[in-house]
Amino acid sequence: MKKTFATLAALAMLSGTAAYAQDFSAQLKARQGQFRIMAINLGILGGMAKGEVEYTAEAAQAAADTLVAVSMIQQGPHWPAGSSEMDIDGTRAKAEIWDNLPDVLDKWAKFGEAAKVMQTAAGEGPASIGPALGQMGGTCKACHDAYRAPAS
Ligand code: ASC
Repeated sequence: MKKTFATLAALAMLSGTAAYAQDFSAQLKARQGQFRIMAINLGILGGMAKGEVEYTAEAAQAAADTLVAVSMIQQGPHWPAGSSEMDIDGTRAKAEIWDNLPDVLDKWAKFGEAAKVMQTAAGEGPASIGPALGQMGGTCKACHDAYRAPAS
């Protein structure tokens, strides 16, 4: 009986039906982890701009440098085809991402450019953070509006 089940399961997998989704949990953790790192460091800079987090040039610079570093991470391996919210649970990544990869990469590049502006501004004082943060937030929002499904 066990053998029969195993044989059927193997045949079903070989048939390649959509019922057997690939395990993309590592890729989801990677891409969601990088977004979490971004949010944490944007939160630090936002707190400094509002006077809710103590400003030091070193801490602000470290946060901005981290944002630039994340912007340099190669994205392709984290976004395999078949890992949209239409395909698997645990993601809000819209299927439109894979239909518009040049635009997605352009939006990601704009985030990187804004992070470099922040990298220049962060060490100059808390008043310099606000405008750079606005530019950064705009690049986050542009991608979310187009390519992130609403929270359920
Ligand atoms: C953040 C964060 C986002 C963006 C977005 C900007 O700090 O976690 O998702 O900024 O709110 O519009």
